[in-house]
Amino acid sequence: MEAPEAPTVRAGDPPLRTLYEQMLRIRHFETKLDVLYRQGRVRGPAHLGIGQEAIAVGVASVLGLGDASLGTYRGHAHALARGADEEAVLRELLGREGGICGGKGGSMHITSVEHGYYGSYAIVGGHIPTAVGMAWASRIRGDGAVTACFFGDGTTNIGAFHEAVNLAALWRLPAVFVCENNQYMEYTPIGDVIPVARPAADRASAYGLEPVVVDGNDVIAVREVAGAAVDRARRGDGPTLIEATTYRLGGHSAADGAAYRDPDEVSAAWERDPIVALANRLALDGEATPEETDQLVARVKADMDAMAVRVLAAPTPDPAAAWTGMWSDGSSTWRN
Ligand SMILES: Cc1ncc(C[n+]2csc(CCOP(=O)(O)OP(=O)(O)O)c2C)c(N)n1
Ligand SMILES: [Mg+2]
Repeated sequence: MEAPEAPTVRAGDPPLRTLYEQMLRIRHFETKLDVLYRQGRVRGPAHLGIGQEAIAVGVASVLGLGDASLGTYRGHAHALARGADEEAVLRELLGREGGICGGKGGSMHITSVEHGYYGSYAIVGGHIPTAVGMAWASRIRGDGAVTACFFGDGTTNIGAFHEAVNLAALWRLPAVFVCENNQYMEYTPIGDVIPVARPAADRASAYGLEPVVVDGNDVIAVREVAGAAVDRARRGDGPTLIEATTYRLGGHSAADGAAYRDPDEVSAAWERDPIVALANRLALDGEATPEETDQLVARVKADMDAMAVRVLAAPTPDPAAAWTGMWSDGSSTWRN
């Protein structure tokens, strides 16, 4: 089999402004989605990653075009950070023609293979063995690609997590595991269900891996740690298990008001908003004044409002489209 072209690693550091704008667009995409959800315009559940944007953007910033990433039902940010088209994602979420998965996925299954985003998965931990399989395939093909896999803190209690990390470590596969420790597993504080303080890092040594913890609200720190992990994987030195600490600023899903949380805890977490922190850093570095970031925020919000109006005015898909694209060759004929 002919080896596919090696991934193009994005050379050099992207300007911080670029990372800021990406995070901002993801934040306001999801904030708008939250409003649309409350208006009853979204069919099915929607899990938002408000507060966790620095992880998706920081990791995506070190992946090349040929690299793969996989995420969970909380995956809008992960698709968008890889370059998936915002409007196609919103069309998917609102059940309009032109949805990124042709209306067959919805929020929990956003996928954009074209951008190396191999899907969002609703079965907790179910995608980690898939990611390891992809990393193994890269090893066999010799294509030099790295596979990044995102999952939550609660997922580290799932058997599939342990089996997959074990195999990846044993075979030194080119994988980067990213645990987004947002402190909650659905409605349960993570400390109530895990006997160690750091769900991923404190388990790394069981697989001969170093414990790696990073401030998941700091996009520069995430980028640095993820960059080292991707380099290591590409060199053939095996996987890294990163625990990125953060906070889920909203409920488990858009339908969850999260009244079970201490309001002081939530307001303290908003004080650590990764987007505000980055705006402050841009001002300190002289890269953007507060007035400039305010203008950018206003422009991004206006873009999201306009996009929502366009998408809501779009037609729903032709029902006949339900019978297309079920198989990779485009057909839908039953086969076994
Ligand atoms: C195998 C499986 N068990 C249970 C569930 C129900 N469930 C959905 S999300 C979730 C919590 C996962 O928490 P975490 O891994 O911390 O991810 P987060 O939602 O915080 O991003 C659970 C238990 C599921 N979808 N799949
Ligand atoms: Mg969690």
